[in-house]
Amino acid sequence: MKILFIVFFALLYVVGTGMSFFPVYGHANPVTYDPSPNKVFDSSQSLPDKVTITFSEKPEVKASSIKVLNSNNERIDNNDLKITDSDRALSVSIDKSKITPGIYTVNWAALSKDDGHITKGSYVFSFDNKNTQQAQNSQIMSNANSSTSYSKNFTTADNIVLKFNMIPFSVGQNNFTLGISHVNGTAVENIRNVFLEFNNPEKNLGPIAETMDKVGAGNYSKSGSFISQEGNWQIKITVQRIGEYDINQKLDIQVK
Ligand SMILES: [Cu+2]
Repeated sequence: MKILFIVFFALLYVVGTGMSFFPVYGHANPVTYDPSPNKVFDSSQSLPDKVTITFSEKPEVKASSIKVLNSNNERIDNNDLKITDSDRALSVSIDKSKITPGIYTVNWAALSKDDGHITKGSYVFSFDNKNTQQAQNSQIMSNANSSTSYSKNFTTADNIVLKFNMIPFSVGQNNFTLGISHVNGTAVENIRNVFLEFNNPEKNLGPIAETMDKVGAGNYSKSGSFISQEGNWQIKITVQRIGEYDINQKLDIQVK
């Protein structure tokens, strides 16, 4: 009987992970990124001369790409994709003369030599001409001075209420918060993970996938420059619950 229970829960786990948000098995998935996602280079740091992504499977260089885009959607890389180090890493060099303070999106796509599947995604990093402390202070000031924010509530399956908030609702650094409660107001407790996914289909950016941090019962938060350019963005919220189906909610925003 005990064995049956173990088998049952093992099956449940397999089914559960099959529905999970991140593709875990197979394909050429990124293992390491350099520079790392969400890194902020300040004036004391030397600028990177290339972007390198190492994958879980060997990528086919002719059918793969890495593009480094500024906030005007212009490439700042030298379009010289090559296989580096191990045969699992792709790299492009950056034209340093094109680097100005701002947010940069890395768009990557990889065709796996091992199984022929294509994977794609995006991540951001940024340059600040101030040092980190000044940058943080000015960010706090601009957030405090900003009167704009974005809020939206959703009542989803199982009568779970999602309260989404984004401040200051502009291109660049934003703070995203999500409250997850039952309709009677009590916090939802059986949460494994909360993910945000950012896509800008018009500019072919994304998915930029992020895991939110738990800051309290049913309260999650994440800060970052995921809105890397102006335009129409789609944000997908995924709430992974223990023993119940994922909650998925999409919202469309226009950021100027
Ligand atoms: Cu695959």
